[in-house]
Amino acid sequence: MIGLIFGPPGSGKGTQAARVEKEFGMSHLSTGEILRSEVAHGSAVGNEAARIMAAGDLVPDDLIDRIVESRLSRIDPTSNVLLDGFPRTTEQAKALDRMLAPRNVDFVVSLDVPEDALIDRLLHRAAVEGRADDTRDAIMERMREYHHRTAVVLDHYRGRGVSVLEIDGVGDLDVVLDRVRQAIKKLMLGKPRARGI
Ligand code: B4P
Repeated sequence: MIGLIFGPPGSGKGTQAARVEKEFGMSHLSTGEILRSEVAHGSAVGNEAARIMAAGDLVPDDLIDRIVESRLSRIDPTSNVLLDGFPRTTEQAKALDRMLAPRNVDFVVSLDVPEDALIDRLLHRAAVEGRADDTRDAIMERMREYHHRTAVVLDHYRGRGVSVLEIDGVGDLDVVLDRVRQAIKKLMLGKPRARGI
């Protein structure tokens, strides 16, 4: 199975994906983590991405598509994969369709969290971890990018008949995990589409 964990910045994609990965034995691929690691190592990709990420913008599609294609090629094609933070534009979604063919994305888990709560979470993380893109200006730009370029990715998948599961991402980490877990279990058991869990 190929699943996506989707949502605005700070909705808990990375937080939940790390837990789902272990529980369902999925290979977890986070484009945000890959980019931060490239930045930390000072690679050519990292140097190109660092300033863009710190400003809260999306790195260019062709760069991120190349990274994902290369990482996917290293994963056993029979394994279950959970993509986190990718695709973030319709162009990336189309590129992923081409990379996966003849396989398809099987499901999208979309975490829903109100914007004021997202901003609070990211500012809290800024105080604790000091991530370069958690400044107030960068957070506002990330929200803008999400609304303008990323939210429409859900329409791409709905249009292709992919199950999009919208999950309430507000609440204790374990409570949200339980909602995500139930949704994925239903999908893995081949039950009918679920919405608004
Ligand atoms: P990401 O790493 O994907 O950053 P994110 O959207 O902030 O992460 P996430 O939603 O996973 O939040 P998290 O679980 O950490 O991307 C970073 C940047 O990389 C992008 O802005 C972009 O520049 C670039 N990039 C990545 N992918 C790209 C692509 N495909 N194309 C172009 N550019 C790309 O949670 C956030 C905080 O909330 C944490 O502190 C966490 O502890 C807390 N939290 C989580 N769940 C909670 C809960 N239930 N209650 C309270 N707090 C919670």
